Amino acid sequence: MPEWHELPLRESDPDIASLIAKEKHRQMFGLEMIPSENLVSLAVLEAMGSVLTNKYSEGYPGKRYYGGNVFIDEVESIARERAKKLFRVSHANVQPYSGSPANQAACFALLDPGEKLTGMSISHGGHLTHGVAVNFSGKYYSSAPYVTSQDGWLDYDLIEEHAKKEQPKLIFCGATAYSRVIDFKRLGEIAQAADAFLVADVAHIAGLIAGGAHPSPVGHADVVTTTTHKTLRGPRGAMILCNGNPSDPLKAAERSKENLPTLIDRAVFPGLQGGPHNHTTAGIAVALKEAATPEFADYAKQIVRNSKALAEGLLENGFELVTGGTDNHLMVVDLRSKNVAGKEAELLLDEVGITVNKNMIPFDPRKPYDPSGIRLGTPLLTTRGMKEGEMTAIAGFIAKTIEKRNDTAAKERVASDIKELCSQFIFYA
Ligand code: DSN
Repeated sequence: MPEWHELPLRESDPDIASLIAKEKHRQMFGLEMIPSENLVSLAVLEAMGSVLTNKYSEGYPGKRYYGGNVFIDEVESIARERAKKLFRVSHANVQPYSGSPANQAACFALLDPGEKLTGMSISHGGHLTHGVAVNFSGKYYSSAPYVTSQDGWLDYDLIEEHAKKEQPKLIFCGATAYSRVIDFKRLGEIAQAADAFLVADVAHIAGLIAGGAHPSPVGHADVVTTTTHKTLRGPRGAMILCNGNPSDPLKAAERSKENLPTLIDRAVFPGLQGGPHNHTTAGIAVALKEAATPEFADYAKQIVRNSKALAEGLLENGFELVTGGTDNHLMVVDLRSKNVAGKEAELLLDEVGITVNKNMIPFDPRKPYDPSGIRLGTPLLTTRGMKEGEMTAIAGFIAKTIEKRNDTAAKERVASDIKELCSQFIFYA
């Protein structure tokens, strides 16, 4: 008889085991099109489910507040080295628990409370932590967001003017719902002229950057933050990257561009966090190894090809896209021409097995909880092996679902076609 701690989950806790099984089935038999989601490899899952979760290790490799970290030090050092090599930086902190804490750490490192920051407005595609009023970034700092042009494109002249007028100490760039290439070089020049730190939050496009499908902000931004679970296809976690020479992370450093590594490390620990999640660090290390392969570079390029094929399919079906198309992994669909709102479209698509999220469009006349758009992305479906042909079919499914929203039989046919398509692309057996 096995001891209590040796029982498999299905015997030890059948309730949770059954929910995990149902979620796996949902992920395999539906089309997950939220652009910030992905599927990790079995190797990443194994690292995440390992005994590394048992260990406390406040501090950094070689400088811990707990004993017994000989192997944890090696795991974290490998993760840091792989991150540095992949993104071509001299310093990487792999401890932030996720993207929001990473951005919090960047602010904590680079600003005093009350100082000014600017970031892309959330209603134009920016992120909550780039200065939204209800978030720490808008409450503890003075926030002056920049917006896109009327047609949804970033207008760098406008951002330059905005930075001159507002004189922020920190400029965030990077987005959660922007479908075009970001000109990090221009943003670096804008930040330099404004004497501001430039923080590039590349969470959405980190995998594209690693795979050579989007330019890198390195060399233009002072600090780069990213989650590890979106296009990078790792576990839920984050990293902060920068250049410079780290000194003792446990000793204070003057706030300057030369001291960025130390400022960042001190902001993460002891500034904001306690013990790092070592099982996640191991998962990040594994994902970074995967992301350095030629297969991953092919994957990153296929994400973009799929995104363009999906966008074309939607345009052919009479949908309108913010900025008219996409250069990356996602697109924002302006649903006004189809007389349906984002919330209703999200629910309708959910019914047939397509998971998306409602999203604001720039200058949206509707409210954030019931906006005019939806956001669609291709990273996860690309991981499953789908290509341009499947994207064209999916654009048709989306069109039929929205257009025939009052026709139950038509929606049932779409749902059944989607299950059939998904059964050809099972990722976890
Ligand atoms: N929630 C993430 C997204 O969906 O883009 C951003 O943090």
